[in-house]
This record gives sequence, structure tokens and C-alpha cells, in this order.
Amino acid sequence: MMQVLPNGVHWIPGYLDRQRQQELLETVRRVVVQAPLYTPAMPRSGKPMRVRMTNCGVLGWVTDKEHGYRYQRLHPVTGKPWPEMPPMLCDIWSELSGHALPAEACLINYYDENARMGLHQDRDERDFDAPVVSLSLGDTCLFRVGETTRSAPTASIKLATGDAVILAGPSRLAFHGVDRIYPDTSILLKGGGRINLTLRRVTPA
Ligand code: MD3
Ligand code: FE
Repeated sequence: MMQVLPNGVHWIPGYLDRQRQQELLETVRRVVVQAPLYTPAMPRSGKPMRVRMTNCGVLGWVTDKEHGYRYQRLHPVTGKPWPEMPPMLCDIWSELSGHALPAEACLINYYDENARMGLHQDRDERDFDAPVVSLSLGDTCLFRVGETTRSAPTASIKLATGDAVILAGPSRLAFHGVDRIYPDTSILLKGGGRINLTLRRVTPA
């Protein structure tokens, strides 16, 4: 069942069943062995983000004090290329995005129970026409999404393990963030916390 939020965000609760969640978690673990989670820093201030990150695919989203938000081919700590996009994520991207070209980047965010992500727009890609596909694993979060101006009203939804969200068309440049993690709402991740994967195109078709 796919529902459409007023602002055009497509939310598919329970898109991945328990077995597919486990399969995706094992896929994430194999990526993290090759490309460890690291703590990104905000541009200019260098303030560490609360969310730890890594990527797979040909391009990965990174940020640091000196060079700010960007996509690059190499892990900022290991200096190695990102692990290739796993087949499971290639398949999910083509099914949910309906896009002719493959996903170039999969950003993997890990939230512990105290992590948050402030309201922001994703505009570091050069292609805003392709949708963004998001997958959640582990503890439930309170996700907030608004419109293309920061001051517009926002809607809040609880994203649970296995949920998918597709941000297409006008919602692609909507402000969004993660207000809180609800501890002990899933047993998928042994130590608790939440993993979010975002699949994207970066370069125009
Ligand atoms: C709405 N991640 O990595 S995923 C991000 O749960 C990010 O980790 C959040 O925001 C997370 O940039 C939210 C859902 C999402 C992703 C991309 C969007 C919502 C979006 C792009 C435009 C509008
Ligand atoms: Fe975002």
C-alpha cells in the first residue's frame, strides 16, 4: 500500500518484510567492513554531526570543515573507492524510482538514540529531476518534511524499520529532518539505533 502525503512524498510502510530487512542489514554490514562509518563535520564550523555515515556506489556524499558538502569517489578516511552498489539496492532503486539510469550514490546514516538531523534541503546533487529513495532499518524515528521554504508548515511521520520513502517531483527539494529516535522500538539492530539509506542520482541524465 502506497500513500501520498499532501506534499507529494510517497511513503510505503513495511516495504521490506522482516527477511528482506535482515538481508539489507547484512548488506550494510558488508559495506561497513570495507567503508567504515565516520563522523562527518559541518562546513566552516567543523562541528561534528550527530549521525555517523558511509556510502556505497560510485559516488558518496561527504562533508568536512574545509571543503563542505560534496559528492566524491573516495572514502574520506580510508582514501579507497566506495564499495560497489549491492545488487539488492540496484533492484530496489529501479523498482521504487522508476528511473532509467542506475543509482550512483547510497548514503548510509547511522543514528544512535540521541542523534538527530536538523531541517535541511538536499541540493548537493547536480540532478534534481531524479527522485531520492530512502529506506529505514532499526528503531523508529520522527521524520519531518515541509516544502521548499524553511518557514512553510511541516508534516511529521514515524518511519519504522522496513519503511521506504520516495521523494519525487516537487518534494525533491523539500526541507526535511529527523527530530528524534525512539529507543527500543525494534530488535533488528543488536545495539539499537537506526540506519537510513538514501539512494540517488547525482549527475544529470
Ligand atoms: C525529502 N536523511 O541523508 S531520509 C539525508 O532519515 C537525510 O537519515 C534522513 O535527510 C534520514 O539527507 C531522511 C528521507 C529523505 C531523504 C531525502 C530527501 C527525505 C527527503 C530529499 C528531499 C526531500
Ligand atoms: Fe536530507
